Amino acid sequence: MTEIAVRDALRAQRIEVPSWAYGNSGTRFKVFSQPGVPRTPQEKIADAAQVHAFTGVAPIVSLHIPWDRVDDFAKLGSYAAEQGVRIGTINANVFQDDDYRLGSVTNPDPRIRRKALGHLLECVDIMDATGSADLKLWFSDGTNYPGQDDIRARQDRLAEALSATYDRLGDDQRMLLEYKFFEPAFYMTDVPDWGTAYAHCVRLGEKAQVVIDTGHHAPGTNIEFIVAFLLREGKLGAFDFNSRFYADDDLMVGAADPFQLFRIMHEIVRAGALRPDSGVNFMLDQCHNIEPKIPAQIRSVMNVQEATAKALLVDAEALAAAQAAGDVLGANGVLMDAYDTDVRPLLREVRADLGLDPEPMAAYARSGYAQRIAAERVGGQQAGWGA
Ligand code: LRH
Ligand code: MN
Ligand code: MN
Repeated sequence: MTEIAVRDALRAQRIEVPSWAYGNSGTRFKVFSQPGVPRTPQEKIADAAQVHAFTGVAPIVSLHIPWDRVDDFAKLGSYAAEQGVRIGTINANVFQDDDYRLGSVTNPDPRIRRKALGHLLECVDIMDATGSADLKLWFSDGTNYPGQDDIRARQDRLAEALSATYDRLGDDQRMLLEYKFFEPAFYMTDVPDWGTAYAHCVRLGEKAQVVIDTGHHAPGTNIEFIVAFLLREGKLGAFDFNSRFYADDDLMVGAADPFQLFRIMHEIVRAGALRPDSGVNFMLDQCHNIEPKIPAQIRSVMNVQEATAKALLVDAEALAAAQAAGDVLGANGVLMDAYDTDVRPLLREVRADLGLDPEPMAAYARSGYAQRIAAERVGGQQAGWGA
């Protein structure tokens, strides 16, 4: 790729940020409060707009319903536009209601299944109001004990709810199905892996695609293989980026294993899937329990940009030649040369070209926004967990 093409690709890259990254969060042991956290969905959007203002590549905010419920979603969309961003993916939430103790759409009780489906359909109504194209579904459904419920019957119930929701989608709307190998269910999870999500999406049709949350795999899983496979099948809809050391840690993307992020982005670039019109949505799904939230989001966006820049620098011709020649060390060397490149100077130039400060972290710190929100906002909201 020419240097101009690399710069163009970096300028055109789009990263979607989650509204819940800006609220207070923690673990089941403790939710920590931070000064200045948002009290309303509007304030979350205002904070997200700061991330875009300093990085230039994050103009889209995901909402989570009911965490971000408002009376008038169209008006919230206009508010976002005033802040310089737009509302993106609508995330459904059927995991925080006592009724869902035995599952939501897979619950053995038809009344509870109807309630869960009602929420999914309501999320599509919200998408209509916000102009959102993507509905993201993650189900906490599963069982804790062998024999607790019928595994096959639960798959049937899941398929039924997905199909009813799929039928409600508009022509330009998609359903993105996210998997996770465990938690909160510990014995059996109804959508535990990409294969299960993929099989449901294939049956549903073109508007159903898989979400890869990078934190939702067993240790040692080769995530870039999943990326390559789903891209080849036209079934990769989106990422939920974050990083993990142990479980679903939701730490900053690129923090635990920047090399893995590079390998993922290499598959993306290899497939031409980086462009905003590729149909792959690059989202963050993170919580910042102990670090300040807006800078953590800025850092995360920068981490994705750095991995992307390195992936764009891979000498594709040299790699293909080494692969064709069976030159194992040569091929690996081509990849490592790109990974070992310091791309920070290049990204500073890309930001300068966009009319931005080349150092987003320092520029945000100097802006005084953190001090302003700490003074103005009293009684910030929890992100959603344990609420
Ligand atoms: C589940 C998950 C899913 C939820 C989000 C808050 O672990 O990754 O994407 O919507 O966390
Ligand atoms: Mn996720
Ligand atoms: Mn998760």
